[in-house]
Amino acid sequence: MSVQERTYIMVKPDGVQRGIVGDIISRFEKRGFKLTALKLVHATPAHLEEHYADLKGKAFFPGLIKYMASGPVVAMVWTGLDAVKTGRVMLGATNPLASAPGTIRGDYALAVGRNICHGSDAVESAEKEIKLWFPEGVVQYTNDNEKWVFE
Ligand code: IDP
Ligand code: MG
Repeated sequence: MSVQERTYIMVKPDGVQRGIVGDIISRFEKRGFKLTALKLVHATPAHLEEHYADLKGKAFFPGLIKYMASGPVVAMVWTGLDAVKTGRVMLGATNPLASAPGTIRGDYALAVGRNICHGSDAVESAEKEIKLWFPEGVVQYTNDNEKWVFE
């Protein structure tokens, strides 16, 4: 566990269409995580098949790729203490019906196939996903609030 731990968080096409992007970003900001990369991208099926390679063979896989390729997603990297595990807690369970109120999926979703947000499940997969979605690299900067409040 490190304060430099990174996780890959992605607002899925339904989250973008339903206008939940701002709230999801806000939750990570307010929790204390540092925004390290962000872009809006309409991913290709091939790219999404790589992202979800572990699930290839599942009955829902074709539907999942179609859903994820149906519109733009917001790809983000967030950095901070225990980012991967805490990000998953903030997301809730895979099935929104099993997600506690107060979590992203528990507050905004009902169906497992439309669960509005992705979060890496392990540090290793986070690093793999960050490389896949941000081959150009992420942004390095220091958070130093006072400098931006006063001239
Ligand atoms: P996760 O997103 O919570 O890590 P995974 O098991 O990695 O869950 O599955 C990836 C995504 O595939 C889920 O977020 C969900 O969108 C979709 N998915 C998982 N299980 C089902 C299912 O049984 N039916 C339809 N879609 C599913
Ligand atoms: Mg997963």
